Amino acid sequence: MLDHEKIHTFASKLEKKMATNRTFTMLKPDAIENGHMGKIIDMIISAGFQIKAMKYTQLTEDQAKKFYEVHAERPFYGELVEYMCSGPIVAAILEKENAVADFRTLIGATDPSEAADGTIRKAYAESKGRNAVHGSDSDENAESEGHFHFTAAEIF
Ligand code: DAT
Ligand code: MG
Repeated sequence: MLDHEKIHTFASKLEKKMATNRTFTMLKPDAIENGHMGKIIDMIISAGFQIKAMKYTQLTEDQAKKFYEVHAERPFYGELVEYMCSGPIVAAILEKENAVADFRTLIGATDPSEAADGTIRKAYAESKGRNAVHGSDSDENAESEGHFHFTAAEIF
């Protein structure tokens, strides 16, 4: 193999490795409204996640519709979209070994009444709909959701 081919192979392996070590999160409007932003970010960092990108922003209705498009046929879609653009959120890309699965463990079950002790949703979510935090459910979604919110120049 030529040197430049080796470099390409190495770079693409590295890229794949990085992708599987990242996830995407949003602190949802209820978490911000209820004053839990700082405590949730502290839990995320204390659990070993590094912040690769972060912004405090508010979704437009169109952005919320697009972000949750996979749920368009679910009965709660309208409610979910309205809620997600009802107030500011924090969007972030996080890095850690096994990021997607470990972050899902850290946030807990969708419904806080079913979430395990020590999870973010158990501590801070109001309800199944207003459940404090989003976490990507696969490496592919982590990648596309991250790029939905951040340009390459905003990711460190
Ligand atoms: P998760 O956020 O745990 O991945 P999901 O992808 O099934 O859960 O649903 C996305 C969001 O939609 C969820 O965080 C909150 C909302 N949601 C899900 N099920 C709901 C329900 N039965 N009633 C109201 N909102 C719901
Ligand atoms: Mg989901």
